[in-house]
Amino acid sequence: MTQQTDPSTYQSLAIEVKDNGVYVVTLNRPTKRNALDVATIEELVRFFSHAQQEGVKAVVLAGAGDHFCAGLDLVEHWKADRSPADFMHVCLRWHEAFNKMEYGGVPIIAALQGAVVGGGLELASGAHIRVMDQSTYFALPEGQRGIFTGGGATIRVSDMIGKYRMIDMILTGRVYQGQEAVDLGLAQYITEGSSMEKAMELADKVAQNLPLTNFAICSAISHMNNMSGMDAAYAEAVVGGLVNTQPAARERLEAFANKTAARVRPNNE
Ligand code: 1HE
Repeated sequence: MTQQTDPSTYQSLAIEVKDNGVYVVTLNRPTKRNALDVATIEELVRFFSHAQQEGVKAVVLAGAGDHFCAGLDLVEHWKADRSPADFMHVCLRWHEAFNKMEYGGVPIIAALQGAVVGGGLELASGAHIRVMDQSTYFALPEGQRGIFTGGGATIRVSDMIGKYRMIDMILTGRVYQGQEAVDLGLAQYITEGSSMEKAMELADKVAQNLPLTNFAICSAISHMNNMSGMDAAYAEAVVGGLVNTQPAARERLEAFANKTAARVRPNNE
């Protein structure tokens, strides 16, 4: 049976499988600055709904061309002249895609360049690690376009930078770039060279963790953040019980006990 993550079954996304189990998933409409149309969102839903169970170890999420993603396909939206209910359903598919990313259990590292705007920032927010370069800039142009967010910015962008900074971004169209964007939490890394190179390096590293450990990190933490402190502590104990006793971990624990495992050292040693 064809796997749902088989690259040959995708059109809007270009998918490349690396030897280390890392999948490079690239938005592939560079002439439209990778604007998110219905077809692209459906492919994101399909890929990320199956990635964990089909053994994808980590994903580098990228955009072809000079810009990561220009957000909602405004031309498709304008031409479709949607009813409120129709657009609500569009938004629900966006949420399905980005929730599958954030909660799906596969580490996702976004390699960002150029515009990461509107829905493009919402997409990037569904990743667990964001790497930017010197060309990357973030904005929420919805206010200027006469529209509103619909793909989770009210949740994830305000979580990253705080509610009032997010409100300022959408009200005024403010652009963040460079080190300031990292300091605010829009990305965790900024590179002098290409963000892709750094993202691949990070993906290779996280792909070496045990899959069940990565599942917990890239699913349980987000769920726990939605719970009360009491419930999150309970859930953490349950997940810890499962993950910290997995048979595959014994070898790594034994290596530590035998003093053959690497020790944690400061960066300069
Ligand atoms: C598009 C889109 C798009 C480009 N939908 N077609 N997002 C925005 O408000 C951002 C809109 N885009 C831009 O501001 C600029 O295009 C960029 C800064 C991203 C790139 O600029 P540039 O000069 O390289 O490209 P361009 O000449 O503006 O666009 C090149 C082509 O891409 C052109 O198509 P063409 O057929 O005329 O060649 C553009 O129409 C097309 N294109 N961006 C459709 N977004 C669930 S709610 C989410 C709400 C939002 O995401 S609002 C934010 C929308």
